[in-house]
Amino acid sequence: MSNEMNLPVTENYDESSIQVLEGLEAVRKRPGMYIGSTGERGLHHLVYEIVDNSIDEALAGYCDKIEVDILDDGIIKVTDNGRGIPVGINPQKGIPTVTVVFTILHAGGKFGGGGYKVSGGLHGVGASVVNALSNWLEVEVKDGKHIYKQRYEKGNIVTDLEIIGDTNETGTTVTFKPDPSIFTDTTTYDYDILLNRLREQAFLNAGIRIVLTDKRTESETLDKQDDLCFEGGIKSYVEYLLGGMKKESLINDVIYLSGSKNEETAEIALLWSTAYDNKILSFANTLHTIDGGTHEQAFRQTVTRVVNKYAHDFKKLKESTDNLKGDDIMEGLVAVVSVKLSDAQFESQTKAKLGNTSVGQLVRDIVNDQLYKFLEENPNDSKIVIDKAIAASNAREAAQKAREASRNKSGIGNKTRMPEKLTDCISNDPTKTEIYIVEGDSAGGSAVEGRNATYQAILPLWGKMLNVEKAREDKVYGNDKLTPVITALGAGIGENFDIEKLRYDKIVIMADADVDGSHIRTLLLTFFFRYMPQLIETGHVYLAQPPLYRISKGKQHFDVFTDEEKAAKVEELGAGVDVQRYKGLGEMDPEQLWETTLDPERRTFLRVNMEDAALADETFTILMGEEVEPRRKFIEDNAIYATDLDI
Ligand code: TSJ
Repeated sequence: MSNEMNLPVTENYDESSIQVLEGLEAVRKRPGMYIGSTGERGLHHLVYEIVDNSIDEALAGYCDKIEVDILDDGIIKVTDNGRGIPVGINPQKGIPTVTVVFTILHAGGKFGGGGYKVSGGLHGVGASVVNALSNWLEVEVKDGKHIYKQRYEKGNIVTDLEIIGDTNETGTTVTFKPDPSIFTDTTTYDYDILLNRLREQAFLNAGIRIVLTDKRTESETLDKQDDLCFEGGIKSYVEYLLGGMKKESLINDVIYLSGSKNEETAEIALLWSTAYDNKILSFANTLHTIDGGTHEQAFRQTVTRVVNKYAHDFKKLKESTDNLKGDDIMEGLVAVVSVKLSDAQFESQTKAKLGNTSVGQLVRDIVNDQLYKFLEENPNDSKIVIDKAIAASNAREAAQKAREASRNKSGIGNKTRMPEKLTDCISNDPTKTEIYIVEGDSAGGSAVEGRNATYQAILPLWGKMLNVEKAREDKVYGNDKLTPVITALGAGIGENFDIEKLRYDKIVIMADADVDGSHIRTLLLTFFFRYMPQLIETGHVYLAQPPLYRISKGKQHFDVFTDEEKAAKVEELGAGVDVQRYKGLGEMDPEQLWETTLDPERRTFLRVNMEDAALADETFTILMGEEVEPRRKFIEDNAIYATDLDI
């Protein structure tokens, strides 16, 4: 078989081959034990097992590029520019090390049985498993002098390790075709599945460059390529996650914490965002621990502890106030926790939960010291974080109260009792009825007298208007001020919201055209957005537009809505006009209110459009802030997020 170009590098090694066969035969018999499954996940897992070896080479500092090509026929090719797997004879086995790597099953298979899954972060374990489960596999090693090649089929050696050429480069290429008789579900690789995992690896191993290319001729993603390299590591990962959530960061820069002790290392990147949920990803030896474990639990607990401690130490919470709850502090948190340790122990059921307690302590120490220090040194960020947690806490309590209120009032066989302040309409045809939520009792009184009693219901809110300076949204929620709204609408709230039960076709917010009125509108819209978004999505919410001026000349009256309209009208009518400014809804008599704001023939409504939910998010976050001035300004600028005019 040998000639000038096909030099056998070893003599025959039948004995080793037999041993090999026995080991790898076990893998073929029970593949699930070694790669977790023989479905799509297992198929993709083969690639990770190979790539992990190149990543190790990169982490050792000898390789800066890893290419992964998806080829036709379910074939994968992985190339790195590392040192090349050693080709010299392994003294124990008497065969080349590269052959050992591919043909001898290494102890402690990652998915081996037993109560714990043990992985040393020592890769190279997987190459023989991939080999065993491949129809064929070829390895090429360049050692700076020669190109070596060996081929296997179903784990068996079919060619000796041969020199097939010369080179001055170094590196390793592995090409394999998974065995369809093992992967019976599918042998088709999914570009995005590979991309996601490789991207994750590129984030977790800062600076390593991984290039994924789809070279399948029949593929929709032919020539698709992603070049993944993140100098920022897990800091970049957190920014990437934030982008995926379509949210903004509330703090200046990603917070980065790290440390090590006794061969264990932990790295943490985090920020707080405008999101209402959180995203915390944890990894052990670059494996995603979906079910968390000691490292993630330590992170959550200690972040909660540190934020509370800082808030108390620096008097950001009233002394009487209880600690903020973990859930509230976690609101908007985006974080990546990555630990590396030599004897990672995973709990068996899911194999995705880290069990080592020592690394939990390491995370605790790091977060305690470094996050506290960050909060001390960045008071602006700290304030935002604490305000956000307080807002979350208030919103959670308000939602809870509102839920209880709506539940209590809708017991079976119990006709819901309507709020005392509601003056309902006669019709109960929910396609024709309207409810006006009116600012203040006096406007409410006029509206009741001026309305069409058949179709128009009136609900006055906030008998005496709250001072915009002082009225925190949470106060409004917390004082059950919105309970009458929930009850009157009759459709419930939050998860229990049922638009079928809505008692009115139009929900009309009627408030003055001043700052307090804007405040009310924004409060109500924010409330609807958070607790009854379907109401807005389905276009049931309107803003009444009461006029600003009444311009009279003789027996003619004109109501105008803006200063520009007023000026135009005054000029049009010429001498002898009388301009009356409506000071507020409260000062209109019932007839004026009917003519200008209630009469379907004459009124002007804005229909609230919540397509742009992001805007509402933003509004809400700013509204939740402690600072009065920016909040007030924002309210004035953005009080109305309604777009289309509706008569
Ligand atoms: F394991 C494998 F076959 F799956 C595989 C290993 C697949 C691929 C694509 C690459 C590799 C690999 C292994 N890339 N680089 C290395 N490096 C070594 O194996 C190596 C080289 C030199 C030395 C040394 O001490 O000189 C040590 C090692 C582990």
